[in-house]
This record gives sequence, structure tokens and C-alpha cells, in this order.
Amino acid sequence: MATERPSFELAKGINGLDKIILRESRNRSAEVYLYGGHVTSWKNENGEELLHLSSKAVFKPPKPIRGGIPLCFPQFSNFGTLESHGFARNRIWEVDASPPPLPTNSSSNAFVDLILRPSEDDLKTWPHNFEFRMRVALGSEGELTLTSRIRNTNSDGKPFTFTFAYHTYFSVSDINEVRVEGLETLDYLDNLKSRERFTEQGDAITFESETDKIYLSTPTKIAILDHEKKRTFVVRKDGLADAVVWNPWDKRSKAISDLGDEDYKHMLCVEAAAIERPITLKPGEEWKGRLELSAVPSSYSSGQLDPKKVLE
Ligand code: TA6
Repeated sequence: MATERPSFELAKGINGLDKIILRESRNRSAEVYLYGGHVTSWKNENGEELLHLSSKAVFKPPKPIRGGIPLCFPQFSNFGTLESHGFARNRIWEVDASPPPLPTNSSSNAFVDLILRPSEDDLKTWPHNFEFRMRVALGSEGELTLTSRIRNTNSDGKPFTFTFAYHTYFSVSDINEVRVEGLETLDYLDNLKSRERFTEQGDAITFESETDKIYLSTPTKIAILDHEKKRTFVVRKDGLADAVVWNPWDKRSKAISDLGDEDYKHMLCVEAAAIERPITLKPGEEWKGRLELSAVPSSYSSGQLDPKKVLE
């Protein structure tokens, strides 16, 4: 178990916004902006960026940062009356100096604990007191782990309900050469067809047009195979039953002002989420949702290894 003494640097990022830098041995690093509690960078030992940050990302509140890992809370998309994807992604988070202990298996000390509490204004639109704690950790094998703990701190005795997503933008070499394994034969809601429910076929998911699907009751592991880069991302998740797969493709990209026209070719969002069954917390109760991302080398993505083995 790691000692509970975090190691991180506080620095100024784009437009003077505060950011945290995590460094692990062998050149690996990650960056988190306090604005949004937003992971904007995750680099491997060769200094290669593993997340996609939009070429037109705007680092200016209140616009959320496009790319990296936006946090969707307390609402995913327009599943409710709040602004799309909720407000956590465009609030200023704080470093949490004394979080409740969080057991970890990693020997790395490269982690930071952040916290978001609602402002007076937030309470007007979503009248619930909460503490949203998130630990971002860069493990000794280069894996990036985000652990969210959301607690109902209402003193009026009222429960609250929320939906949630880690809206991860992965960097891929060529979207036409990417496959997603682990979601075959599952039911999904198609956002491009009024959220009608369909069942996915038996084959790996590939991409040739705009895709925006919410896969339901998904396994705890999903693999994204990037054939050209000879790299596989493995997504491991806990407490997050659903998985959203999104690529805006060419036309929709042009309508998104902070996304470069060509960005869609080099990004894929695979988002660990809790959407179909929203989470309800009574006062004093806490929910935990964990995401672990790792990038494993070529042999996994060469097509020679049974992808099922990657998911075992
Ligand atoms: O997660 C997919 C999605 O909900 C899409 O429907 C899409 O529009 C996207 O997120 C981006 O949302 P944003 O509010 O960041 O523009």
C-alpha cells in the first residue's frame, strides 16, 4: 500500500490557470487543471501524449476545456435540467490537503487529491450540498487512475440523485484503424437516433461515421486497439456501469467551435459512466467511481493476440 504522502508540482498553465503536474520515473507525467479538476495530459515514458486535447481548446472559464478528461457531474449530457454535462467541469477545484484515506495498490506517490464543493450559485440551480473528492494518480507502471468520491452533505435530510461520466478523449493515430473490444452484443442507446435502444453485433466496434452511443451494463474492462500505433488502451472501471463511445466525425466537428476540423481523425471518446441507473445518495452516504487507464504495447494490438485475453 502506498504511503499517503502525495508528490506533485503546482504550476501555471495556459492563461495563467493553475495546474498540477504529476511525474513518475522514466519520463511519465500527467497534468490536471484545477479549473474543472480536468486532466489535460497523460504521457508515457517516450513523452508521447496519450490523451487528445483539441487543437482549438479554450482555456478560459466558463468554457469547459475540450479534450483530456472532462468530468460530467451532476448530470451527463442533457439527462436533466442543468447545463449539458453538469457544472463540475467548469468550476475551480481546490487541492484537498487532508482527504480521508484512500487505499491504493500502487507504490507510486505521484498523486494529488482535489475537492469541489458547491458555491452559493450552484446551490440555486442544484440545491444539494456535496463534497466531490477526486484523486488523480500516476502509477509506477504509467497507469493513470482517477478515483471519485461523492458524498451527500445535505443537512436538510434530503437525498440527491446524479449521473456521471469520465468523458475521456483518447489520442489515436487514425480513427479508421481503431477497434473497441468489450462492448460486443451489449445493448446501447443511440444518441443519433433519439436514444432508441439497440443491441450491438458480435464484432469489435469500428468507426466510419459519427458515433454517439451509450452502452449499458458494460464489463469492467474495455480495450481500444490502435492498429497503426501498435498500442492498446485498457480501460478498467469500478462503480460505472455504462460506457459512452463518441466520435463527432467531419460534419459535426465543424459545428463544434473549439474542436479542430480534423481532430476527429485522431480522437476517440470512451467514457466510463453511470447514466442508465442514476446514483442516489442519502445524507452521509458516499459513492465511489474509479477509472484506471493503461497503455500497453504493440504485441497486444498486432492482431496476433486474442483481444479477449487483453480483457481477461
Ligand atoms: O459523451 C458524448 C456527448 O454527450 C455527445 O453527445 C457530444 O455532444 C459530447 O458529449 C460533447 O459534449 P460537449 O458538451 O462537451 O460539447
